[in-house]
Amino acid sequence: MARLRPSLRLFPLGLPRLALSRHTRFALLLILTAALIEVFLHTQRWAVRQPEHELDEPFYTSCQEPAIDQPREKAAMVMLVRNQELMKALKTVQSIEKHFNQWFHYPIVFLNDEPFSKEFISAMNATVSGEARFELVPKKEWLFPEWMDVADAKASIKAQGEAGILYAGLETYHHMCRFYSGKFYTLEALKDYAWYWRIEPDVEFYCSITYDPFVEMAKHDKVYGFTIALPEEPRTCPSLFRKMADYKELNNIPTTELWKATIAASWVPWPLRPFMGWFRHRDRSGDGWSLCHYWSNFEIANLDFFRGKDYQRLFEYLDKTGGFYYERWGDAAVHSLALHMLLPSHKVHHFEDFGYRHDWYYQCPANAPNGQLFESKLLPDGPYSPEREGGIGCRCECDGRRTRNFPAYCTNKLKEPNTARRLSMVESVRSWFP
Ligand SMILES: Nc1nc2c(ncn2[C@@H]2O[C@H](COP(=O)(O)OP(=O)(O)OP(=O)(O)O)[C@@H](O)[C@H]2O)c(=O)[nH]1
Ligand SMILES: [Mg+2]
Repeated sequence: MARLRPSLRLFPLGLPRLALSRHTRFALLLILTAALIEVFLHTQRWAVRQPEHELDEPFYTSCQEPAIDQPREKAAMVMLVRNQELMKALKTVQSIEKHFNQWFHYPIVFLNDEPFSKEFISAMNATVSGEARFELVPKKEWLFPEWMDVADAKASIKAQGEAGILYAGLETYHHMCRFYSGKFYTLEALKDYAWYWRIEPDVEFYCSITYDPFVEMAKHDKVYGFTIALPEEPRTCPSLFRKMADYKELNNIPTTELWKATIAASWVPWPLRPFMGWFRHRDRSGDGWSLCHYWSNFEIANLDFFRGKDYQRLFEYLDKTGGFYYERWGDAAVHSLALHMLLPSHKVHHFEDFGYRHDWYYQCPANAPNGQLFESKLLPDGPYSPEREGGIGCRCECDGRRTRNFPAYCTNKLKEPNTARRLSMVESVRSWFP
């Protein structure tokens, strides 16, 4: 009869117990140890290099006297919007005018797949302090690509909707995501600009932005700026990461620190690890994508990067796979993965001094102590939140006691390549909670 040796209680009570010879036990222990070492070395391969000093800091950490006579960049704010969203769009424009554009007067380009109504045009013209431009997106940049079997794509969209995938049953949503992922950048209407600031209906800015972010982005050699980073809804893009990782491998694109930051290294040891590649959101070697991405309803970015050869080639490749319609790839995830593949990390900037809300998520810096520039005649008089130790905001109206209402995990993870200080264990655990 098999006798249980105390040292072999590998299984909980109730499961079959085995009597193993000393040699077998030794071999098992050896395999287990080798697997643990292999997994450790593997995860180290994906560990993000810690920079010696901060590679991305706020451009300013207190109010500035707006430099109204300083030369501007070739830049515009851009909003894709429908006529029926007028009231929400007005709210956004009033907010950005109050908190920024009343000093800098950048143009706002409104884009629509249908002609703008007279009402929309006159309401916006009455609200902006710079030029307002109203542009029609050409149908060929907006609708299904010509090579696509439209009936088949529509059937897939219907099925995605029935499966309850977020916004995936709306054909226009697919067009919008594809447009913002690639065609947006090569629009004739934007050809004179080097920079864009994406805005959306119904967003709010809470703090005064008293410097020119386009000028600072150019001065600091940045390409892309964000406010909020979140995990993507996994059911919208089951094959997106795999397609991206395949493209990277196929084109021998070296692994950047940002790419490492986006990877969730597999804990399954070799030789079992490649089998993990059968699952979604994993590359061929079995490593995964954290799903972390920058929320693209706010972006301040360089148009030349996105209309450049490297990004446009990648977009064309993604487009040809049909994933914008057969799945519901979002432009936010596409932008982020592309940036992580193609850019050194110091080219990405976190606008952590901006107070910003879209839907129910917000970022709200506390106001900078002794940094509110009381003597300024240009800054708004309205009430703003108290100054707080460590605050970097300028006259923010939101309550800076809570700097964000979503988990910091993705923000911390994606900022790791630019951050000299590593989080403590406690901070890491806390970053999983809002
Ligand atoms: N002209 C036009 N604009 C659109 C269309 N669909 C979406 N948009 C715009 O594209 C942007 C993103 O669309 P949203 O519906 O806000 O998508 P989202 O931000 O992912 O979703 P929410 O979290 O619900 O805001 C917004 O500026 C919309 O106004 C469309 O069919 N036509
Ligand atoms: Mg939106």
